[in-house]
Amino acid sequence: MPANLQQTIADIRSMKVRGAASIGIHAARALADHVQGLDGTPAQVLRQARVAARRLDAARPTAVTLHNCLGWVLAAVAAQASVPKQKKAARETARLVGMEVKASRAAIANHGAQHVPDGAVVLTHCHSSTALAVLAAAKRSGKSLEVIATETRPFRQGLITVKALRDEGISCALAVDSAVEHLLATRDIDLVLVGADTMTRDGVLINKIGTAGVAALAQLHEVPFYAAAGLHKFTRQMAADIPIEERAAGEVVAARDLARGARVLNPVFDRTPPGRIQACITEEGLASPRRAVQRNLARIVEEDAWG
Ligand code: RI2
Repeated sequence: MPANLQQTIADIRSMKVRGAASIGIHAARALADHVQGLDGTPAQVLRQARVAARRLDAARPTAVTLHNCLGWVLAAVAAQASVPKQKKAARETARLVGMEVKASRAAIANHGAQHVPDGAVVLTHCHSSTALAVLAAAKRSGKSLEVIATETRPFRQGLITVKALRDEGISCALAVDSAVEHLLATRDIDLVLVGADTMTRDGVLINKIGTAGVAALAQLHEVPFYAAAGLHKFTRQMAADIPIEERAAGEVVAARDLARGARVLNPVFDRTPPGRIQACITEEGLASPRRAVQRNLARIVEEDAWG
């Protein structure tokens, strides 16, 4: 496998590159770079591009942004009748994918910020560049807010969130994941805001492990739960058909600290049903999960780009 393709896969697998949007942008760029070095007929170039795309796609199986961004590059390659045009189309599409994902985040930030009340206390889980963009936009519009970020075991993305919030000048506190119910019960939390790894055809949000529990607790305490999810997070697949990534036991506990013979379970995403979601924040504004799915699926690339 060419070095830069292998490196991108390793960076995504190891979480050096993480966060659904960032993974999609990096992978699209790596695929486009790979296409630049391919030779043969247009059909052969397309075939080799598909092989590379499948390898990249397998690096993290749950976040569909990866699949969609790669699919957009493949579709552009498939549409060209000459190899030079395929190479140019791959380059331009990867660049456009990057711009669109960033534009999507900005649009979501604008809409979402309007729904964060002045003086709000917001609970967030994991680290989502999109959820953070909403909070930063609310702050920049002059609202005061306070954010409680969960630690998000085992990878502790909550630490990244807290640092990013501090850099935005947003008052924040870190809490362990198991404090969520207590905090919802005892603090005036106005809303829960998370990102999305995948939004499925049946309106299910697939996001960082713990999200479904946070949403259930938010519903119990009548706190609205929002998911910030752009077009590239949507898939025609049903939730049950999306594999939930299981990562290494070492991310949870060092082998020396675990009783010998004990197993570790480390599923890193879970499925939040639409009934627990007040709204998805999309590029077009707020919508129920099912409505957001209806709107976005029409624009998602057809699977035949993958061959
Ligand atoms: P943005 C992250 O997954 C989190 O689950 C987060 O909610 C999601 O990606 C979306 O992030 P991980 O890569 O696309 O940390 O909003 O496993 O940045």
